[in-house]
Amino acid sequence: MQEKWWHRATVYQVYPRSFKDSNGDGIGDLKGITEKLDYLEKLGITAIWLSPVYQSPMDDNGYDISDYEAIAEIFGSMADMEELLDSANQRGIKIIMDLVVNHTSDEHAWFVEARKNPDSPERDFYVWRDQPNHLMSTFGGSAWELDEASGQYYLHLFSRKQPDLNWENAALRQKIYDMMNVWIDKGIGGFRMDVIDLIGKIPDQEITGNGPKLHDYLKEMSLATFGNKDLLTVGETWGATPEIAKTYSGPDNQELSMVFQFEHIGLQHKPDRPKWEIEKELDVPKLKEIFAKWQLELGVNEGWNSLFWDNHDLPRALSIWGSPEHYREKSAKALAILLHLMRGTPYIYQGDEIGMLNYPFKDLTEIADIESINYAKEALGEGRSEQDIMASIRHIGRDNARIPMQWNTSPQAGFTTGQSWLPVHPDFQEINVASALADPQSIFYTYQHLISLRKTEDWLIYGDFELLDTEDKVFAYTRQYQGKAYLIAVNLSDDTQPFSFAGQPEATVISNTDVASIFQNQMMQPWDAVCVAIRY
Ligand code: ISL
Ligand code: CA
Repeated sequence: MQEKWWHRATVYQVYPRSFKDSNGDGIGDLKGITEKLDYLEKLGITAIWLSPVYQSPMDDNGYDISDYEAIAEIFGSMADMEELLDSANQRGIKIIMDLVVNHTSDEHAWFVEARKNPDSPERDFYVWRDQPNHLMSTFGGSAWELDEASGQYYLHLFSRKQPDLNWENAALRQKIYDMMNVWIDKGIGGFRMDVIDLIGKIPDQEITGNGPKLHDYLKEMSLATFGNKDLLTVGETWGATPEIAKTYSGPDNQELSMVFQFEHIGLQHKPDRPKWEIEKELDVPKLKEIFAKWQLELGVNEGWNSLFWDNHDLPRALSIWGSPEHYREKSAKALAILLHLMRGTPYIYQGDEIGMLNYPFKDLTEIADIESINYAKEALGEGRSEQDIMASIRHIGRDNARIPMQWNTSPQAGFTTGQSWLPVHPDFQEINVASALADPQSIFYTYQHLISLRKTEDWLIYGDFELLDTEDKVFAYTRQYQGKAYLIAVNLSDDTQPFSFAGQPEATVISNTDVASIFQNQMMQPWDAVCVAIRY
């Protein structure tokens, strides 16, 4: 197996709108990110996944792009982007751009032309039909929108301002590859590919994910763009199984470095039900089963895992799977230790490193996300109460992750000198970067330690994974590499749990607790998490 820089990297996701505002308009921007590179360097991360900063009418906060080669004015200029790239690269931090090519904005020049002129080549860059079928939009309602001028319907698997591109069209594919090369030439470190498993769709057969030509397109893309460059490419693939993930990330397949799989995220809602039907408690045995399956099936010669708890589309993992009220700091460290010591490249969502939490949204007036707003409209129409709807949104809505980053105790948590676009969390006096940096016991330093371990510990990068048979609420596994072995054990509950281990614990690598007492008493206290070198 060939070593890659991204095997050792820890990626930090920045949601630009909510990271740091540099000019007081209440919206985070590129200059704000550049200002905070010292902070990210201190954390130790070596790559940033930057959510979209391209020109966009912002119907879906930038995941609706109207010009791939221009920067949205609210985020700054192309000069600001280049400054961010330079400053980051100087610090050994690569910038991974968000590549949103399943769809564009309806304000993209291609779509404007396609709509205006049905005989134009651009018309076929999108998907048009005389009659809609049953395909539904992720954001509610039919996936087909009538274009009155031509009497035809266009496909949008997301909002009606996000028309789907037609990947069957070779000229369109070439335009996308050209655009990707422009960004590669600017010195970026790779791409995170938005809903990439949808590009092989066959609308007439109502096939959306994992269409038959998906992997042909990716191989073609790789050959035309990043294939011979040393870049990190990660696909967002909701429908991936380990088998499918091997096709994408198998070292000989010439597709992607890795994909995001979402099987564990499925535990947030009722089995096979919409995300709004929430599951209140984490099914820990199921979580163990899912993670172990991915760890074992994606062996180092077969592919590569990505590891994440949350992102800009998901609630804070700490809020729904940790113990925010009783053990906020300890459970945040436990979740971090559990995830980062498995095999794969970890992704940290901004604010997780200080233990930020879901927001206590009161009513619909505080909600900005199109997905939540559309869901609320639909549910109200079906006669459900606002109270009920808010309970779901408060638990799982995307705005939870999108509230401003909490930097310090000054007004607006130091995010902006103006009025922030989403409310600042009322807990910012306690939970903020300045306080975390000042406290050597804070969550921040657990993350810093985990990130630094990747840089030196080969066992952590390449070691074998084995799940141990333990109490339901204890997640324990070993990593073994070249005669060395390590035990990672985490109590994912508010209760003490019995825990016995046959081997001999030697040195502690990292923990959030009194390690000796676990092995002496054969008991784990609530949210205890430990990694020790062991002898069998
Ligand atoms: O989280 C989700 C599942 O209900 C969806 O909100 C989300 O749309 C899905 O995860 C796909 O996400 C990506 O593509 C969307 C964009 O809104 C998301 O922000 C992006 O991450 C459309 O571009
Ligand atoms: Ca700003």
